[in-house]
Amino acid sequence: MTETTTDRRDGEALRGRIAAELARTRARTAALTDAVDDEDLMRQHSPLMSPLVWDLAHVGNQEELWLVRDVGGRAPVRHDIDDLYDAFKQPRRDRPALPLLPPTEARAYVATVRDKVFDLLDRVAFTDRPLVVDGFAFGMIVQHEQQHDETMLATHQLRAGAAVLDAPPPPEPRARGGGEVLVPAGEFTMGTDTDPWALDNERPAHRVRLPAYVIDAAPVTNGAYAAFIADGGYDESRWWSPAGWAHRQEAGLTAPMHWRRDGDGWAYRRFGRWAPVRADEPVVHVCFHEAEAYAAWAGKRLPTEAEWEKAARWDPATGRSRRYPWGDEDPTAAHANLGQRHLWPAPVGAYPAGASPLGVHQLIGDVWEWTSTSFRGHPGFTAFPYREYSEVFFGDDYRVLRGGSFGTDRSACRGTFRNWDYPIRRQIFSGFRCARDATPEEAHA
Ligand code: AVJ
Ligand code: FE
Repeated sequence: MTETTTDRRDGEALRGRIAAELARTRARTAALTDAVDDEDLMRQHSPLMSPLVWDLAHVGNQEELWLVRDVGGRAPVRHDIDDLYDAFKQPRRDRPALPLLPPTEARAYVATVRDKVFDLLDRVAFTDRPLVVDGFAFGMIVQHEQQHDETMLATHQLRAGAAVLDAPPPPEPRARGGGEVLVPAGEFTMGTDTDPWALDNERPAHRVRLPAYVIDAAPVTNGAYAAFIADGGYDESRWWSPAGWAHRQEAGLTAPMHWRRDGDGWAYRRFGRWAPVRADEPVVHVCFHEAEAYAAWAGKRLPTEAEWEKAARWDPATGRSRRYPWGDEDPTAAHANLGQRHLWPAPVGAYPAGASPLGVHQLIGDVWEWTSTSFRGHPGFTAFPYREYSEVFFGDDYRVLRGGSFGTDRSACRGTFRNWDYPIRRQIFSGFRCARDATPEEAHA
């Protein structure tokens, strides 16, 4: 096939976009790792997390494997360290004992890899080869680094000691955000075939039919969650599943992670600073079991993943599924609390410009939202480009979370994006909203 002028111009535009995304992402990685000293970078702040210096070199190693070696066909930079930074060969709890690259070497390594990537980006032809079509592998690597940046942010949240991260507080409410929204029965398109940087687990697009249901217009707030605690929610097994109650007992759960009593209220430790818990902010740092127990106490349930996605994407005017609740345009600061622009969730009603056509708010950003669905492939799923990104996690061990948090970058967040974790995990920026079946009267309204 001969290259036309249009192909060449499109290729140049794509190259420019990729270079900008790589640079923007690396600036975030640098900020997260330059914020603490070398000893702190090497230390394990929680058995659930890697030392920050492991995440840093792992990001470079994945970039080397996929872009330098595979896309670029270049010689390895550091073949000898592949095993150290293979997440499957090294469980998180063992990572601090490994002979990791010290901070200076890790920084030099990721910089060397990045130089080679910029060099090959100048020459790469965006052919039909699946790995490079529309710059997919570059997009995958940007998203991978951003996902580790969010993980590093969660590590910062677990760090003991003085605060090292700063950001302005999120915006104040500009609209009423509470209540519930009825989503009428019918089919919608779930997943995508067309989003060029969508990962394998978001594909393919397929039709899903749902009965009418009702979903909360906003995530569950601290105020509502504190009422559940005050009502003895953590002491009554009837609100919890058997597995949830066993975990609540064994782990001694009494409140969200990072909360402590403060007079007759609560305080919440955010990146090294204690602040009063604010009633109108979405609750964060709850596990799936806590979310499920709250929903039962409230007379509701968690949404299924399909219910979450229909609420986030379905446009009643056209019947189309959009990329985001507000339309197809990329998120801006007016749409959603993303990208570590703020260091905690925004109060309900802070993002009216980000609401869906039916009036569901804050689906994107603020907190990852637990759904009741186990992580599986969409019908017709094909692993690409490697089974270890998604497929090896399919099954009932993991629940799906949707929508991204204040710590999620826009490149790793959209109406189809899927996250997953164990139902006991809460060091991530996880919250939830509730749903329920529509009553017959509502369904026929
Ligand atoms: C999609 C967030 C569950 O961190 O385990 C990073 C992302 N995959 N490196 C994870 C990921 C490989 C993944 N999550
Ligand atoms: Fe990774």
